[in-house]
Amino acid sequence: MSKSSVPTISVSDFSADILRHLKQSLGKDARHASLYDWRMSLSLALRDHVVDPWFESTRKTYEARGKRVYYLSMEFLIGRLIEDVAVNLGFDAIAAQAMQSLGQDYAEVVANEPDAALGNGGLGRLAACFMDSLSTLGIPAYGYGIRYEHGLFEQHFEDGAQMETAETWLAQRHVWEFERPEVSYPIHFGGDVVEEMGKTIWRAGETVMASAYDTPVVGWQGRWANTLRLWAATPTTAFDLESFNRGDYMAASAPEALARTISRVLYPDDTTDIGKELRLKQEYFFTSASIQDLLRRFLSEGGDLRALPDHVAIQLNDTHPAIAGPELVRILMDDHGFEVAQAISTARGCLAYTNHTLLPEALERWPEDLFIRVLPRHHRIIQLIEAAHLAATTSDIRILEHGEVKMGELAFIMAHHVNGVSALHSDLVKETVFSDLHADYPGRIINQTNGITPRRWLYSCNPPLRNLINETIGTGWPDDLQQLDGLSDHVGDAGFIEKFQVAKDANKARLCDWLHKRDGVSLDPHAMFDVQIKRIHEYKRQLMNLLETVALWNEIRENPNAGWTPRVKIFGGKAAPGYVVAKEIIHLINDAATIINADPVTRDYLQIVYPENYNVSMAEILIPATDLSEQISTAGKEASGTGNMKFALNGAPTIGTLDGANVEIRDCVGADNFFLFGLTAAQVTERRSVPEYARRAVEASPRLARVLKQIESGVFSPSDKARYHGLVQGLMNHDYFLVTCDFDSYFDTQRIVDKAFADQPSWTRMAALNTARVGWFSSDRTISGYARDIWKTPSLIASMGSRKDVA
Ligand code: F55
Repeated sequence: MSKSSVPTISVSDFSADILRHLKQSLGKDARHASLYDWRMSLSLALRDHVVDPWFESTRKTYEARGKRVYYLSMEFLIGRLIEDVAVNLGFDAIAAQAMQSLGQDYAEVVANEPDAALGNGGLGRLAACFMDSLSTLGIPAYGYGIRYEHGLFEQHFEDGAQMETAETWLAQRHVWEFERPEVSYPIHFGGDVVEEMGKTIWRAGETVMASAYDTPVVGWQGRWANTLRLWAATPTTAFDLESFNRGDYMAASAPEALARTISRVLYPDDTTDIGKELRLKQEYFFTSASIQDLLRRFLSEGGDLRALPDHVAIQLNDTHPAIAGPELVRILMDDHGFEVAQAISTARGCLAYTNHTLLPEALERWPEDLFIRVLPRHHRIIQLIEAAHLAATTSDIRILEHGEVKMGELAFIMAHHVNGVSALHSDLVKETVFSDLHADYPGRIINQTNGITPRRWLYSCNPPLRNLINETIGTGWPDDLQQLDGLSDHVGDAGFIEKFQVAKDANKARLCDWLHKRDGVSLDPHAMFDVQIKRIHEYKRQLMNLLETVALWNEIRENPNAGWTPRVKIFGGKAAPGYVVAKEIIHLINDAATIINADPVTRDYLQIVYPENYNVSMAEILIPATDLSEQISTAGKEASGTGNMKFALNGAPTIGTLDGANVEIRDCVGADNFFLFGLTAAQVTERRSVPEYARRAVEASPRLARVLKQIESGVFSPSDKARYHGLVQGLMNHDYFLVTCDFDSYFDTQRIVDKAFADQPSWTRMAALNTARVGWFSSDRTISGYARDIWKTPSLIASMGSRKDVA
């Protein structure tokens, strides 16, 4: 293990640092400081210790003259940073003691930080975990994204229905970032393309500036720190003086208005195609700024652009930054005189693309006329790219088709590697969405199964389990997670199992306190905490979970003394504001909770809770307290899932389908420690061709038929009995995601879970085996795979070569 480059510090010195910031940076004295002041002072005191490793990493990177990774993502769902930084610097205990010595409650100060929600869900959180691992592994890297003024909307419920309000994380100063006013680039839109003296010239219609804000991302033990560079849009000229002097005050502020809109808000849609002009502008805005920035860095080091692929690895997080291909080609041709073929091959040598979905409605396509209006020069370049592709292959796959620009095809054709995010998903990418392009470019599609950072998702969010693991196998696991295997030797030890149970109970108690404080809700801490937290989507089948809950309620009512295993069904997640069915599902869960939680007959056995505004910080409390992880998507639809990994790591067995990374999790933990149910991906495809498969499934299941009838007849919506007609009819008549077909299998498996949970020592052994056997799902392993197979980037931390988990 290489040693930390961070100096250790005493509690009293660190307290003095905090007080100095309180006085000098906040202008407050300790007697009048608010929670906010303490939080800011603590953050600044921690930040001081990030700067040296950050400079040192930058210096080493320049010296090595090697390759850098550029991770382009519309989303970085980073959450709170205080704990993250403290833990990575090894300052967590010191920070807590320092705050205590200053008379402050560390946990309260930490919780005062707004949750930076610059992402929708898995894709954005993956980018944040990757940044953590890139730094932990010492791979020189920049994350590039947008500094949204408003992150993902905040959710609350009114009579059970989802309402959205604007998120305002930047209303307070964001202490972790450094503004870089000297780093800014013009970004052009619209206008036209003309030929002048044999040269193609793009005469842009409007221009905004992209300005950089840098956040250092420090890795485990402060050995390395990379940069997350987020772009904010600013006007080129703060004010159009000419219009102003003419008296046209609205026109005078037009450049300002456009600029401010571009980085104003994160689009809250996580699947359906958005198709909005502003979204296309956002995509081009941050992609162009990032490409200009990395080229400036390369050229300033004296690089020859023909060698760009030896120095630059650009990873596209989904198709959102797919315009990077045409943008790079444009700059190479128009500004540096490259020939088309050379420009395309140079760009392709730099680019790789990660696919995160097979859902057809989620594959980005832009109306061609809109695209031409916003990016006329890029449209022409895409024609050139398409022509080169058609000439080089026997393919009839086009990028421009039926009046649309297909971003998946563009990203694929412009990338040297395309990867899926789990073994099953990567196979399906080859067999379905990109089967033709896979035939044109064999070997281009590879797999990199997702992972999660164990620093946030075990070490920091689960102190009781962290301490038990340290005590049992030592402290080397946070950056070498396969060491958790060592726990397997202890699962036969009743004393260890007892301690594992004590840790789980402590986490459950923490959740109970938190929920009681926040929402006034009381939970039975001895009940099974059965948790499904993720975006609400039909394919994720929260509706099936709810139908099973209602069926269970019916059964308990009929036979209250049958020795039921008490359960709390916990739901969390947001619906895209325009996704009507997802919002109906939320409403139904809340309506069912109102009726079921009030039933005196079942009260001791069944409770439904749905805390508002699920986010990263809530996940950090819920996951360690979970007994059962719900991963119940229609097989073939969830590309990977990453929540599934977080639960298993924190000792929650899964009830799940053979979908995404569930398949690999089950392989690791063993079939006996995973509750499998449902159709396989192949059976799903087959079943869809059976006429009226949903109606048949309902007819074959009296239990399901009864539940659907209750919902449809208004048992849960007495004030509006017709409220769920549409939802139920949709299930009977379409049920594209096969809720009806998997229902019985799911219900029966839940009853097996009931029995298994009743034997607590045996359940806890299963939970411990989950923790012991999922070390492979560290994002360090994932990033090592990208570095080895795609980027060809070594670690610049000297001692890293000997580590087991590094490829
Ligand atoms: C966000 C915006 C748009 Cl326009 C489209 C999709 C998204 C988004 O958030 N997608 C997303 O989260 N996809 C998920 O990616 C995870 C990481 O790879 C996977 O684990 C998960 O299966 C997938 O649904």
